[in-house]
Amino acid sequence: MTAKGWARVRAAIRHEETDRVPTENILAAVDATHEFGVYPFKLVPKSRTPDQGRLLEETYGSIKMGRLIGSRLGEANMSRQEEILDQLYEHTLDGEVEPVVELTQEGLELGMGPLVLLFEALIPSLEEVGRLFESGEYFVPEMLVAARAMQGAMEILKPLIAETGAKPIGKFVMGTVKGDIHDIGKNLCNIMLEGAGFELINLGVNVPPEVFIEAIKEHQPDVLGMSAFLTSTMPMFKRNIEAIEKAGLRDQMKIIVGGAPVTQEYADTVGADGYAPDANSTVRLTKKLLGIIE
Ligand code: B12
Repeated sequence: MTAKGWARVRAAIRHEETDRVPTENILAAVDATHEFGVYPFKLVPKSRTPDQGRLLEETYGSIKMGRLIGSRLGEANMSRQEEILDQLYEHTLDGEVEPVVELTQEGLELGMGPLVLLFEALIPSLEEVGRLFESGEYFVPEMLVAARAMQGAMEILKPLIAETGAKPIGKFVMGTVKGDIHDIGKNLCNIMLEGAGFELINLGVNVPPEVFIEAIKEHQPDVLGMSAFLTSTMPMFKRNIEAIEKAGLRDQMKIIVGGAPVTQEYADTVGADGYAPDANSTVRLTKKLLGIIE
């Protein structure tokens, strides 16, 4: 990996550059790529706990790991692989969907794993977009085109990540709350949940309480997930839960919440059964709540 690439991984691990890429995701991606022979040495950051290295395997136990993470790469492919990660990062940042799609396809053809492309280029790039927006260097149109570029790659990666022969282990209804149109984080959770064997009903974005209620009646899910990315839309969690209670449906399923500004503390105050900061832990939380894992 180039110096720039490693700097990004190190920064993400130390949460210097961003607080949005969870450490465990970075560690899992690095671990997995090491295991399959992509990097010539193992990265053991100080913050690592023995459990972190096992996270990915625990979460995706039922999925063919070789396909998910990528096969062993030959030395000749190494530099092109590094370039692909760098270029994917840059073109996503610039919102150029065509090269993002082409690079994603090329990466896969070279045997790079979909999760490597996701966690080492696409997500860090979107994190940088958020940082640039905060510092006033990017405006909404730039954010939008970057998100579209990432979604172009996600269309290709989604079926590969979700691929599993497992029977559904539970039903999950997911939606972004009313007033909020952020759906990348939610969709990532959906992909991981489907990959882990859940039947997923995606209600989309800007979902009002009555649509959540209709969906609960229609699909009888084991778990309902609500996503919010704005501090101004987070209060919809409470309103939705109250509406669900009023409709007499609260005891039928577990309710979990998430999204960039959401915390465990906030989830507790709105009466949710759980909160998870990222897609991996959403799968683990869901399995825990349903008694599938301890
Ligand atoms: C892309 C983006 C957009 C795109 C969204 C495109 C799309 N299709 O999603 C567009 C351009 C449309 C947009 C619009 C706006 N945005 Co915006 N956006 C972002 C940005 C850059 C990235 C968000 C993202 O997708 N991240 C990638 C994913 C992977 O993030 P993630 O948090 O890691 O996701 C994980 C967890 O959250 C969790 N999770 C997510 N959902 C759920 C659900 C459950 C149940 C669980 C358990 C877990 C879970 O799992 C996910 C996967 O690991 C963020 C900045 C940031 N760093 O978050 C701003 C950001 C969220 N946006 C922001 C703002 C202000 C806006 C606008 C109001 C701007 C404007 N002035 O118009 C509008 C609001 C539009 C609306 N009504 O919703 C602010 C919010 C500030 C705040 N505190 O409220 C942010 C934080 C930028 C900033 N730093 O100021 N945005």
